[in-house]
Amino acid sequence: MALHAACSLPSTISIQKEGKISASLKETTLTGFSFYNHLRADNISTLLTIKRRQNPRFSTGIRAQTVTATPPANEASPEKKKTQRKGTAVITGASSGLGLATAKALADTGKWHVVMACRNFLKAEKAARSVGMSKEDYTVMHLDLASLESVKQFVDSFRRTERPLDVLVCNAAVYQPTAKEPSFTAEGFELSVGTNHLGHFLLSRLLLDDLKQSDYPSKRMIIVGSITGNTNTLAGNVPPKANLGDLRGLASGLNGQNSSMIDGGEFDGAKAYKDSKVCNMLTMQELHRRYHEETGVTFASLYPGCIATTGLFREHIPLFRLLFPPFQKYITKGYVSEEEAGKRLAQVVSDPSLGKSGVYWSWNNNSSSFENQLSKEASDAEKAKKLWEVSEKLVGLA
Ligand code: LMG
Ligand code: NDP
Ligand code: PMR
Repeated sequence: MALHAACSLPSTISIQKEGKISASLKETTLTGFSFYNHLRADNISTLLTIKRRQNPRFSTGIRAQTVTATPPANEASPEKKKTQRKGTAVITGASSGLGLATAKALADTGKWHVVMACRNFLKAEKAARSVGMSKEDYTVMHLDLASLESVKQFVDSFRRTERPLDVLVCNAAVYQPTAKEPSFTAEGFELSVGTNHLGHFLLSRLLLDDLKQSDYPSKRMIIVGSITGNTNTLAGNVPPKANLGDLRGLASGLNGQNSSMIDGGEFDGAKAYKDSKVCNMLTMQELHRRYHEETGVTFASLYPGCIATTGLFREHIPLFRLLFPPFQKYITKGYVSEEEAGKRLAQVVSDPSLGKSGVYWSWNNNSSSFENQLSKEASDAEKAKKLWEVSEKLVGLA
């Protein structure tokens, strides 16, 4: 089978195992590969497009790419690091999966206080305890991203705590692969895009001021993206594919009157999720373009790997939930554990070598980070601008 053959390519894997082998070697090795092999290469973390091969920036090693990322000013000095106060990171959807694992990874360093921004207060509190987080390392605060009112209330309550905001992680998401009909947020937007994109869009815009005011040496805003929103990958080519079209559905309110899909098409829950991830990745880049220079905040997105065991798949059919983890583990080899994925996201939160803004991070099978290439649509600056303007109207910022 094409997939199987591509997935078990020993050349790809053996290169990955050589931790320090450069991307150029990998690229040269993979240059002659077929379409499927290219796609497979992305799954194990790099997709090599023609554009990328022609770009001299990518002829340096993977490590060089991360090392050359601009380190935050103060982190170069060990003395300053010692006296640096604990950072405060707000993580949305920290009650399970990636968010919880990241909260745990950050709390374990002793350098972070995590604000777990969750829709289910009790679940979050239990989850924090179940992974062994100590009381002084976290605060649970209520946030329901499916309600813009709740987003505003969260921002108010957070400000009342008088904690500084050093890092914001927009992580929460819903996925409705089996829904036949759309459901809607409190304000009447289709639920997946309403929660994953619009809720986070308002939250990030409101909290930008708070990030600006922080005196932390490396202030960051991270929006979790995914491979399935990127059509330059095999995963992104599994139907239904992400496609925002000309945003006509979003512009008309995404409320089911005209359409509940961004492109104006028929409702499809899996597509709505993938579209929402494209929005997340476009928003990160637009934030970077508009605010990085002015504020010094680092904006980043990432694909943490396929965390096939999380609650994200709770609405999928039982057979899928049974087969998906072994499929990812043994066939695509894209699987990562929640713990590993949490460590990856925690690196994007605090690692000095991942301080570059405007980047979509991914990891190799040997867990080295690298700057990945987004699909044409997910890096379309015109679309990002349009999405920004339409989203501003929908959430009441314009
Ligand atoms: C859509 O269908 C639905 O239409 C939509 O409503 C929504 O639910 C959406 O993304 C969610 O899915 C997608 C559908 C079409 O995909 C499937 O139905 C496949 C589900 C399979 C999920 C993975 C489980 C596979 C289990 C394999 C066995 C594991 C065993 C364990 C391992 C042990 C090993 C030692 O998908 C497609 O149309 C596919 C098109 C994909 C394009 C890429 C083509 C690649 C070649 C395909 C080969 C597939 C081989 C793999 C597995 C076979 C599955 C039985
Ligand atoms: P989970 O379902 O385990 O976690 C999602 C979190 O989002 C949960 O804490 C959930 O809360 C929360 N959430 C859902 N809706 C809302 C809402 N309205 N308000 C506030 N919080 C909400 O999934 P994952 O950990 O897998 O997903 C985390 C992120 O990782 C997502 O952005 C996803 O797109 C991304 N991702 C996941 C991949 C994977 O393979 N799993 C791959 C690539 C990216 P509750 O606990 O109450 O349900
Ligand atoms: Mg995918 C080749 C690599 C690869 C990777 C890394 C993923 C990740 N997937 C891959 C391939 C395939 N998937 C193939 C060949 C198929 C057809 C058999 C396939 C199917 C599939 C389904 C039905 N995959 C899925 C689904 C889902 O319902 C998940 C989804 O799309 O959610 C939106 C999913 C995922 N695959 C991934 C990842 C990371 C997901 C989880 C969702 C996400 O992007 O967050």
